[in-house]
Amino acid sequence: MKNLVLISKMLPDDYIGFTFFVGCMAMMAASAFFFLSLNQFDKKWRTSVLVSGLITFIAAVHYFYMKEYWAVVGESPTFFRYVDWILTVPLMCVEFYLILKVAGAKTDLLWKMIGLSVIMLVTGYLGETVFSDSAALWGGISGIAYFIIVYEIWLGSASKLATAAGGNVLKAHKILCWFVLVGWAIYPLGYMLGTDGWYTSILGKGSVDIAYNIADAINKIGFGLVIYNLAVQSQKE
Ligand SMILES: *C/C=C(C)/C=C/C=C(C)/C=C/C1=C(C)CCCC1(C)C
Repeated sequence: MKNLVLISKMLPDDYIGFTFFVGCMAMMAASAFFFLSLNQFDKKWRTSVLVSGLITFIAAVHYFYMKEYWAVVGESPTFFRYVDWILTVPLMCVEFYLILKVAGAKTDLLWKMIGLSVIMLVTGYLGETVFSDSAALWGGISGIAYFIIVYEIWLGSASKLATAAGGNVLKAHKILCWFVLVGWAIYPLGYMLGTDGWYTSILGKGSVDIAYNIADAINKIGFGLVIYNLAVQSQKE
């Protein structure tokens, strides 16, 4: 019976289910790519590429559950979504820290970024679930934490470290900064499509899952590839 439901819900007109399915495949392929490339890197870069693989692998497992949840229950898998993010977003902060370590990044910076991302995600989760009547307020608080992260990497101490590091690290840092500013901005947009607030009259409603699935593919795989490329380039020199 469960299988029947699954098949019937995976018809070609189920665009949302399709993006869950493709997302799952893409995350698995990316993980295989990062893990299998590990041997080509020396110790200095191996950890960074390993973390790229862990990010896409954790996402692959969650997408596997989320596509099932969508097919069987037919609702947004908000809980799995946020469990995925609370594990993978701090790992992305670890990536920033790891590449800036050459310029003397301290763990203070890492904990500050992790703290901000936890605030961003917990408040976002509350706004989408328990306190959805005041989604705009919780989304706003989450947005402030997001803004501080953007500030920190573009203009704050992380950017100063990147400038001090120079070369390939600075280049990679700049690209990652764009991911956080533009790629991550898709998430609050998805949030506004899925919740009710002052923005609803302007934006209307839409599928939060399509927005989040596209954003995850861009950010998790793209981010990982920037790190991979940095490792390849730096090792050549
Ligand atoms: C791999 C997953 C990533 C990079 C997830 C990032 C998520 C965000 C940047 C979410 C941000 C949000 C806001 C800025 C406001 C509304 C609530 C959120 C949590 C969707």
